[in-house]
Amino acid sequence: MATKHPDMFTAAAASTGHGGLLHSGPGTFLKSPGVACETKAIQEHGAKAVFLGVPFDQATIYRSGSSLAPKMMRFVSDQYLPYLGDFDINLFDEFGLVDAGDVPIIPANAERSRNNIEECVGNILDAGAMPICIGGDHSLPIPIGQALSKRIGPDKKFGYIHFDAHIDCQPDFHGEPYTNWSHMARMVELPNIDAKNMAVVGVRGATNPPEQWRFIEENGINLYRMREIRRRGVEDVVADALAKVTDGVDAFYVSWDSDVVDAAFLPGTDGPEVGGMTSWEILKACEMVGAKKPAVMDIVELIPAYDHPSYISHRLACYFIFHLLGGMATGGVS
Ligand SMILES: [Mn+2]
Repeated sequence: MATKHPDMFTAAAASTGHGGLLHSGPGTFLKSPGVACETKAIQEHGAKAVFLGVPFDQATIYRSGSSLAPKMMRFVSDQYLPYLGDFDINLFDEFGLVDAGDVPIIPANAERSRNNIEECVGNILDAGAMPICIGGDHSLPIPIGQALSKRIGPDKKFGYIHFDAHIDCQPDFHGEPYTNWSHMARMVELPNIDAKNMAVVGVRGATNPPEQWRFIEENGINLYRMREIRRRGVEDVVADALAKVTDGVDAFYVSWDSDVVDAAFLPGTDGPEVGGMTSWEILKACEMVGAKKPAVMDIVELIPAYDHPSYISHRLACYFIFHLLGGMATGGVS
C-alpha cells in the first residue's frame, strides 16, 4: 500500500528540515528542532515527545561512561530519517519531536544534579509532552519518578515497568540510597505507586543478590525472568506485565536498561549480560509499551566507550525510541 506521506528529498520537503543530506544539520537527535527545556518553549513547538539528554553517571557502582551516551545517540541518529516505513509515520508530523538539549549535571554534586533532572523532566511533563530521557546511569528513575509523582499528584496512581537483566532493588549500597542499583527500592517508597503496579522484565544472570530477590517477594513486585520470555514468547510476557503495570493507574513510566538486550546485540553498556533479549524481541516490546502510551521513558546504561566500532548498541537504542513512538502512533502493527 502506498504511503500517505510526501516525498522527503524534493526541494520543498528538504526546506522544511524533513529531508536533506545525512551529514548536515544541527547536531540534534534526528535533526529535530533544538528547543530550551522550558514548558512554554516546548508548548510553542506543539511537541508531544521531547528528546532530553541526561549525562549523569555519578551513581554507578560498576563502570561509568554513560554520561557520553546522549551525544552518541545524536551522532548515530544522523543515519536515520524521521519517516518510519514500518509504521508509515513521520515523527516530526506525528509528535512534533524536538531536542531539549542536556540536563545541567554538576560535577561531584549528585544531589544538585538530581534536582536539575527532576526540574527538566517536570518542565516537559508540564508541557503535556513525553520526555524521552537518555542517560546516564540507572539512578535516573529516582529523580524522574519524583517529577512524575509530583505532577500526577497524591490522589492519582502511576505504574512503573523496567526492562533489565538486573532487579535493581538494593535498599542501599554501603549506606548510599541513590545508586544505579536502587531505583526500584526508591520507587516503591513514593506515595502514589503500588508494588502491584511495578514490574521488572528480562531478569537473569549472576549479579542479583539474595536480598534483592527477597525485596521483590516481600513487596509483591511483578518479576519476569528471561527464561519465561523464552518459554512463553515476548508478546505474551510483555502483555501480561503491561496489564499489571497499567491496572487502575492514571499514568505509567517505562525504563529501558540497555543490558536487558543480549550482549551480542548490545555490547556497549555498563554491565553486559548474555542470555538476553534479541534485537527483534526488544523492538517488539518497545512497540507494545508505546501502544499503551507511557507518560515518560528513559534509556540508560549505554556507554559509547564499550560499544562496537559501528556503535551498534546506540543504533539499536535509537530504534527503541522509533518503535515505542511507532507503537504509540499506531497502537501497534501486526
Ligand atoms: Mn541492568
